[in-house]
Amino acid sequence: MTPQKIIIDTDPGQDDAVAILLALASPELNLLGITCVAGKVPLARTTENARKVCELAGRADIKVFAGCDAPLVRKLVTAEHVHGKTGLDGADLPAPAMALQDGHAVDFIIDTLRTEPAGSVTLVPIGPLTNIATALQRAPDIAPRIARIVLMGGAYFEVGNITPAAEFNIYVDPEAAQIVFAAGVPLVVAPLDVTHKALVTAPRVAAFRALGTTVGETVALWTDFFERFDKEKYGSPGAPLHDPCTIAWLLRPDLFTGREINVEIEVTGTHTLGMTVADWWRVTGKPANALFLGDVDADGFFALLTERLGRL
Ligand SMILES: [Ca+2]
Repeated sequence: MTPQKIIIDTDPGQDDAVAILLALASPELNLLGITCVAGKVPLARTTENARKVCELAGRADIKVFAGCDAPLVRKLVTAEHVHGKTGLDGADLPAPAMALQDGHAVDFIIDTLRTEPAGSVTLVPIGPLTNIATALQRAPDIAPRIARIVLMGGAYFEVGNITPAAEFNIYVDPEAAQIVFAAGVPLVVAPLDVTHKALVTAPRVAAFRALGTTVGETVALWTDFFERFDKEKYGSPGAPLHDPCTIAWLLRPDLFTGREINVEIEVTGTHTLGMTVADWWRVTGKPANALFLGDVDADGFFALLTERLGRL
């Protein structure tokens, strides 16, 4: 089977890092490049972190691009309170030796979609949607060439994490999210409803550590780090591992369930800016624009993740 071509658009972030590692460990996927965006931490950090993660996986050959350093129209909101000053706090990784690619992430996305056969490239955005929206705005011809967009963002039953009504990735750049959700590209959305079920409990961290590898130990240290914050916040037995749910869906969609529904982005709400208004109960009659995931077999997800990390 030909590996599925993907571009990961990301703001690493410990859970982004785990998503990248999962992709690099999976022969079913061909990672054409990593495009970085400002989000959890500013762009200078996310571009450095993405390269650190590639080197951790022994893959200094992966192309890493810098993208947009601020949302389309708003001021950047970051999340150092969760992820630490560097975004990868918890484990000390060496400064990357590999260089960033020349050229802008948005140009790489556009050029790749125009060059590769139509319908052969999947975009996996796991940060604010600024790069993807900019690419779609600048080159509307790429939309029908995208196989699908599999993103982490939004929420329905879990509502919000950065505000009472909004999930972080969508909240940071709601105008970008609005463009992506209205683009007519097949969307798969991993919202908080599903990622809050992918909890890194103590036995699951122990399983990473028991791999006995640098990657296993590093992932354990990262999840130990942000777990302290999330356990306190949610009162749950572990922290959610948001972003790897996207890659896991590509590998094993059977681990997830969801609904084909209409999802729109709140861009004007007084209290609800960045809310994903998901028509879960199909009350609007509006056509579906997304497969909105709602549940995950968490044990199956962590078994897959741990087995794959063990290959690195
Ligand atoms: Ca992210």
